[in-house]
Amino acid sequence: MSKSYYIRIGYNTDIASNAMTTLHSIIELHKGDITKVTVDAVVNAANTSLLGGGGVDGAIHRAGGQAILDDCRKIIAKQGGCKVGEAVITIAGKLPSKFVIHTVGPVWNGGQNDEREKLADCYRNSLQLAVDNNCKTIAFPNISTGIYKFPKDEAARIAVDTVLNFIHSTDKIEKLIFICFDDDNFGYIKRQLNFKVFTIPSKLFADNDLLGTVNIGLEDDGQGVLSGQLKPTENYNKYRNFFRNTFLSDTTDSLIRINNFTSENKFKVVADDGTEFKNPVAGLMIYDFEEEPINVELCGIDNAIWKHYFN
Ligand code: AR6
Repeated sequence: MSKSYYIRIGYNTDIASNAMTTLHSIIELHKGDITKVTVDAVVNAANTSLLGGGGVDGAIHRAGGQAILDDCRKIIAKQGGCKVGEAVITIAGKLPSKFVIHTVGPVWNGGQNDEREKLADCYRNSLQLAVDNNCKTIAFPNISTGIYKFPKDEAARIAVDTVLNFIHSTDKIEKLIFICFDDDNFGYIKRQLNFKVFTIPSKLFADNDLLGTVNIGLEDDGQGVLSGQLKPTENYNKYRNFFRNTFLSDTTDSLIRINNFTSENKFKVVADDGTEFKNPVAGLMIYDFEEEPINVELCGIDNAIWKHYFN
């Protein structure tokens, strides 16, 4: 006999979901050339000399013209360049934007030289400089992921984490655009953004018994993830074994993960408005730390995109 589990989606009820909606309207992701973007400030992945170079730096100086370099030279005269992780601001010359914020990313050197912290500093200091200069809209390239060889997936995580933290702490940034030049960076940033932006708090039910609270997020490929904690109830113990027996074990990160709902262990997903997942594509993940409680991650989708994917 097939079991039926219910996952009720509790959107709209939590402040966190409003915060997420707001974030979603601030951050954009585009593929293309940052020199074509019209914002208050575009960020340049420069080097410590501030004299220009290849990659996005070369493109910005070429498109913006001599005026940017002249302004850079004034800064060089004053402070002798720019340190790794720091940022300086110049006019934008012929670019459609008003300012260029030049920041110097770390050269990836195996990750043992504070590269991650320095990369986060680049995003934070650039945003602070933008706010200090009354820039409300800003565009970032994928700093350090070109000539400086920072691993792109990790750079994306650091970029998204850092800008989300910053945006949470201020209301001064109205638009933040990630401009990705290549498909890899676009994919990595999108993945990070989807997970963060669509994460909403929800509740997990089984046999009409509340099993725990969970966060539902959507990943790039339409697969959702859900994280949270199960309550150690009678049902919890019952389902703990069910979870363990059902989900595929991923030994590399001690994560138990299921990618498909099987016919014997069908999950029924019902939104508060009665919308039902007829055919869930994603699955359930459980972080099993041996000790209770188990952390659960489960497929889900937020209401706005729910209907788009599953109607
Ligand atoms: N618009 C947006 N992104 C771009 C553009 C563009 N026009 N051109 C390249 N990218 P990189 P880094 C992307 O090498 O790794 C310079 O010589 C590119 O695909 O520009 O921080 C400086 O002077 C990559 O994902 O910067 C420094 O010496 C990202 O921009 C050094 O390179 C960053 O690649 C800095 O290296």
